[in-house]
Amino acid sequence: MTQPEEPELVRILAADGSLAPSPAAEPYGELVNALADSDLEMLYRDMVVIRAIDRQATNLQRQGQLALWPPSLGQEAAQVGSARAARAQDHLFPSYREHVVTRIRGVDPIGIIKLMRGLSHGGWDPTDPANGNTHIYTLVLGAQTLHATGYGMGLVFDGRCGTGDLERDEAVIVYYGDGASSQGDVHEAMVFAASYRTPEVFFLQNNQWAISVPVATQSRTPLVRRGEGYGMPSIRIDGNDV
Ligand SMILES: Cc1ncc(C[n+]2csc(CCOP(=O)(O)OP(=O)(O)O)c2C)c(N)n1
Ligand SMILES: [Mg+2]
Repeated sequence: MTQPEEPELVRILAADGSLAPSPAAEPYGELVNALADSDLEMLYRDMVVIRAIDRQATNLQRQGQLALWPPSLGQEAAQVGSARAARAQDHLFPSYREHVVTRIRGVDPIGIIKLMRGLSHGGWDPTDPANGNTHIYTLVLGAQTLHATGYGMGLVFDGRCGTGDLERDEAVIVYYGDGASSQGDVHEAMVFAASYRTPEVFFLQNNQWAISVPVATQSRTPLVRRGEGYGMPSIRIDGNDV
């Protein structure tokens, strides 16, 4: 059986950091050029600060102080780019690895540490404005995609999206992994999202592995093609490129 082709990758920077937009990145050139030096510094600072927190927490886990710590190491760029693109009124539904996202939205990393140490059931209060509409981590793979789609359907029913007023319209981002993309929950969430046209980004972070199972075992088709199957515009981006 021949494998379906991978769609073209959206990438602005080459591996050595030089500016080398891929053909698929062309529609985004204007947005990238509009970023000020101070914006670029902020994006870089986000990545560096969280890597320091992540390294410390990983050490705590190895010392037996935390039951679990899923590192964000190596996934900073994708997380920073998406979290900084979200507006204040948007709601974000993380999986369990989005330490960069939560930090950018205002969640105190101590809340995550408490969760991973077993001292808290949630870690933070998503209704507290200080936490930037960041919902709590979900360890049950893919369940957060249903929560996000449900929230998005609520936005549709309440007329809180799609008016064209960017300052008022609300949207949802949900984060999940390549392994989670095989969960039934994710597919149910996509069916309802497409049917109800929820204002929602399914943000699949493909780090190539679901614990010990490689992505090639999970799917006969590139994962980005699954979104297209539900009628959703889908793009494949270089996750190492903010
Ligand atoms: C419903 C469910 N099944 C199994 C697990 C056990 N489990 C925890 S992480 C994981 C792999 C997830 O891989 P992926 O979605 O790619 O996320 P990553 O950890 O790579 O970010 C599995 C199978 C779980 N947490 N929930
Ligand atoms: Mg994975």
